[in-house]
Amino acid sequence: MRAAEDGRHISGAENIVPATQLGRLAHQMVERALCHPKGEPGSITISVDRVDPAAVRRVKALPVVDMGTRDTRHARHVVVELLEKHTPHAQQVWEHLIRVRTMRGAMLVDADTAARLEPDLQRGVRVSRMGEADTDAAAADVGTVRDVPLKSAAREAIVLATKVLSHPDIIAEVCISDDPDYTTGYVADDGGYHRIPNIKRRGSHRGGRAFLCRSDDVDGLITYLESAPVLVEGIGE
Ligand code: WAQ
Ligand code: MG
Repeated sequence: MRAAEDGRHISGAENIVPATQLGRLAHQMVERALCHPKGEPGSITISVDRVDPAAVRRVKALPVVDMGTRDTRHARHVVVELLEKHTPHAQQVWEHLIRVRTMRGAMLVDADTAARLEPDLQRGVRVSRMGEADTDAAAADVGTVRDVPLKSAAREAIVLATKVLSHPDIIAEVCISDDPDYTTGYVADDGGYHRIPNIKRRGSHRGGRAFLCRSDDVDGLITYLESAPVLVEGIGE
């Protein structure tokens, strides 16, 4: 699902479900597009692609680690410290992220040079074709599954981050929501999905994602991120 106003991106969502659940899912996504905190969209686009069940890869969800950051300064410090394990350019990755104009997708950043590798610098790389395994239809109306609220931004972010980190060329991801009310971000790496409260000030419209990579085949990496179907299992276990 993609919702926009005057060509400006408002919200998006993805899932992989059996055809029998498509009607229900489309309904949920439209409702959700209509009540987004960034405002009512002038256009909502739902698109559906058939996925070969045999092609779907199942991946275990990243474990969640709560970093309990107290304020934006502390959060920035923790983000940079986590990224420093993987790149000498941690500070620059952070600067890229807070300076960029809002994109639909993510920046792809070379860990060794801090160069941005995505072919379209305005759009970025849009991760698609991922969903959560094992949420049966009944669970969709209850509050939580394994202590992580269902339909939450966090849950969807864990799905996205788990898919992204499931490619061997991806080293880490850092994310700041573009919702002005949503001030918890994350850094995902081989140590898990690190939740970072206070990553930005409330009311800020800034947001973005950066994928840190080391790759000899950037085209192949982008193809995986954009189109390989992945189902994520066991969130919060
Ligand atoms: N692929 C790549 N980049 C994306 C995608 C995608 N499918 N969707 C969003 N982005 C980029 C885009 O630049 C957005 O501006 C930015 O990420 C933020 O997107 O544990 O809601 O959908 O509580 O606003 C984090 C949850 C929620 C943390 C993140 O991101 C937690 C969130 P948003
Ligand atoms: Mg958003």
